[in-house]
Amino acid sequence: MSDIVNVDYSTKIPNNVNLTEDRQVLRALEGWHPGYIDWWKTMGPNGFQEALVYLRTAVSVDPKGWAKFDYVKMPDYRWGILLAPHEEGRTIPFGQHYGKPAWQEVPGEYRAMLRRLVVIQGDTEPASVEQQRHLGKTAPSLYDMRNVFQVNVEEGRHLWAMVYILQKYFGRDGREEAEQLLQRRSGDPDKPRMLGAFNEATPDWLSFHMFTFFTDRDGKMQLESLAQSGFDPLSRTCRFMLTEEAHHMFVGETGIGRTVQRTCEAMKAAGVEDPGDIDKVRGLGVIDLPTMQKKLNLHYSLSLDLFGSEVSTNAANAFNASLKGRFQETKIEDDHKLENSTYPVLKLVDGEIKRVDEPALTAINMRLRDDYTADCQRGLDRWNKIIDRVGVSFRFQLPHVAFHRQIGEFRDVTASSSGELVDAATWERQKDKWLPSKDDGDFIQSLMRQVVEPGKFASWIAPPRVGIDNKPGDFEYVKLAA
Ligand code: BYC
Repeated sequence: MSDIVNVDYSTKIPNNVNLTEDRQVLRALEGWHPGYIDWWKTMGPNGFQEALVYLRTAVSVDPKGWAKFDYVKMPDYRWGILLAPHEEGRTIPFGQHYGKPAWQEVPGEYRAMLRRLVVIQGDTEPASVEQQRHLGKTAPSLYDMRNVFQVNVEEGRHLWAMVYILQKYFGRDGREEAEQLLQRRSGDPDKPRMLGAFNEATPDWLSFHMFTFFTDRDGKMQLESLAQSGFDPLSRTCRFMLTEEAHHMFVGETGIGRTVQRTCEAMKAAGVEDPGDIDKVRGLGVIDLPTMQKKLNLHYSLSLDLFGSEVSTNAANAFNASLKGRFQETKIEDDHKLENSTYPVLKLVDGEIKRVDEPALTAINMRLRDDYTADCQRGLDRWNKIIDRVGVSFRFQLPHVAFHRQIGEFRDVTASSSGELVDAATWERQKDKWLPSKDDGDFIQSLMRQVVEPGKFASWIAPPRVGIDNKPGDFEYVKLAA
């Protein structure tokens, strides 16, 4: 029964893991449910719990048609446990256990390592909902408002996905971890979320779109690596999460794309040639491109930190143990054990940034991060095409990997956005050129005004080319409570 494609909605918790016959886990999940709803109501979208939102809900794991759209009050969203279908005869695709049958139970010797990976993954999901909880109040349109809420309910479902793994496979300590996931709070100094970027504020919609482009894309890379796992339930869970994740990155990429489009069109219409003439551009009620570049620098550098250290024994151990693989592991042509290979890593050698060959096994984080950077660059190329098409002379660039880092090889140095090492005094003097300043933040805030008339958009962002679920331009994506 574990490979059913359709989802059982007869239980309180929709699922395709046969929960009705798994009483103990069903009881544990039902016990956790009220705390989750409590958390959602206090930490989820602020002020919109009664609104009717046009949301997609996963009703199947069939790639050809897995979602249905309807108006839902968010606290009534059917958060379910959905795993990609069981693949008969799946074998472990990497590490020491390469080629053996995938594990259906937790291998005892790796219990602690596996639990840590699941807990870290789980912790990021509610954190992002907490970070984004105020955005509804400044949504630039009902379309955008619906998108942030869609992302939020699905991040909530991803928390459920990890809690299911904890409660089914990790007994009492799994249940304790599941409780803790509802206790930590993004940005709270006493009980912060586990990873740096998830304690940062998401103060405005440009940040939200940058976050869904850059940080959700780290999510994609990490989920892709966990989807390779020899522990089959984790692999199947992550594979289905990736289906939903694609929309989150779409929201980010098109959100920035639409912002860029609007700015360039406003510049053209007003005859402003110089993108660096910030006052003039801002006077048009749009966000200037250099400020967008600074936001990009911030979110890219925060997201690079999420990959851990370039050289990491944790990462080597997780790969060796066949728990966490590489991006597209099964498509890579090598021994999948990394017994003798090396991988080039950027390191600080005698005060200079140099490429050094390291054993590929310890350079797993670096490799994943490189794959991530290439994926980000493709998005920037598409934004740059929008700028070119309108005929403005400007290009977005990814900052150097040594820029603004808190984790790994470059955490103790200060570097410019192009990667020159600079002293602390220079950094202090110049940092407002590379990262958003307080003034930049204030300006962006001044544009953040809620627009709730169907089909209308704030001054700083272009409408999307097509609606969600092919709805027309003036569709009422959110029916606000009276
Ligand atoms: N902040 O060997 P190291 C997503 C700690 S996003 C704070 O360098 P490792 C989403 C580390 O824990 C994806 N601490 O790194 C996106 C370790 O501490 P301990 C989330 C950090 O372990 C948007 C020590 O430093 N999923 O899904 O190889 C919206 C040395 O660690 C950080 C995952 O990340 C940091 N940034 O790699 C919603 C996957 N980095 O153990 C959702 C699961 C490192 O010595 N996690 N440390 O006390 C992992 O695979 C790994 O734990 C990490 C770190 C990649 C995070």
